[in-house]
Amino acid sequence: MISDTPRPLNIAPDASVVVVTGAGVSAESGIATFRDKGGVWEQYDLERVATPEGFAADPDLVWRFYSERREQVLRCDPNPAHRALAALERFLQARGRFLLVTQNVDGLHQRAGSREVLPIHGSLLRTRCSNDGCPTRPVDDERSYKNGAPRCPECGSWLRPDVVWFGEYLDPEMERQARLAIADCDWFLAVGTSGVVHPVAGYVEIAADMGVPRVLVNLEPPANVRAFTSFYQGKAGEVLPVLLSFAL
Ligand code: BJW
Repeated sequence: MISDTPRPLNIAPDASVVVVTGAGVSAESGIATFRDKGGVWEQYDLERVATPEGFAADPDLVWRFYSERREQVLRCDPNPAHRALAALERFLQARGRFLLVTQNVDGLHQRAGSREVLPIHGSLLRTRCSNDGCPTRPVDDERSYKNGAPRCPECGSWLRPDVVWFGEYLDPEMERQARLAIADCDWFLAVGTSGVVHPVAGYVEIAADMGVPRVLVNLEPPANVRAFTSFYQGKAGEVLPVLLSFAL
């Protein structure tokens, strides 16, 4: 698919817009993506650090991995792509509708001022008990656990990062809200995602069934590029401020 030339999108102030973001939107903030050259999965075996089985086998290793990423996120700031999406939300605030579904666990959209955010793969800066029956609720947590995995003060089970690993179900309420919003939107935008991780990779198909414009901004053509009606190849921090200049 050939890349389009970035021009302001014709989004009306009473439109309903759903945006899906992935790791590429935070790349210009200095946070490594997963599957690009030099990405996270080149340095770590995903089976060992991002599955429940990997955590059961070696919780210390998993906490070292997440502690390093916590420290990295705390050193980084939102970039022009995060800020352009926050501006789009403000543009629609009075008469339109907006939902940002992010696969990112870094909290940068919220720090840039986005309000209607579904962090559908969880949050890097939250910790919860690995025992689903334990009454301890997830807590905001910026600490590092490089010297050993922490235990739950209530039940003694391992504490874990509050993120969604491979083979785990996403929060059903967030999934429901995302799918409902997409089935009722006028515009669907995807930014910085390789389109391989389900269920989010399939969300564009819901928008396709509704026949609405489906805009993609990505450095490389991703796996599901053909499901989109426009593709802007480039850096999110450079392309989004042009596409959304009417809101800035
Ligand atoms: C730029 C840029 C710049 C770079 N500007 N762009 C259906 C079919 C096949 C498999 C499945 C299926 N349904 C479910 C599955 C299993 C599995 C899955 O999808 N597997 C596939 C990989 C094969 N899914 C799951 O297990 C999910 N659970 C689930 O579905 O439960 C039910 C179920 C289970 C089992 C079987 C069937 C049903 C859970 C998925 C959880 C993913 N978790 C992670 C880790 C989260 C915590 C953490 O951060 O550590 O989420 S994995 C990782 O991938 C992370 C990301 O959110 C996610 C997506 O990655 P993303 O964001 O797309 O990043 P990249 O690096 O892949 O791509 C970045 C892109 O940006 C690139 O394209 C660049 O070009 C671009 N880019 N710089 C713009 N400046």
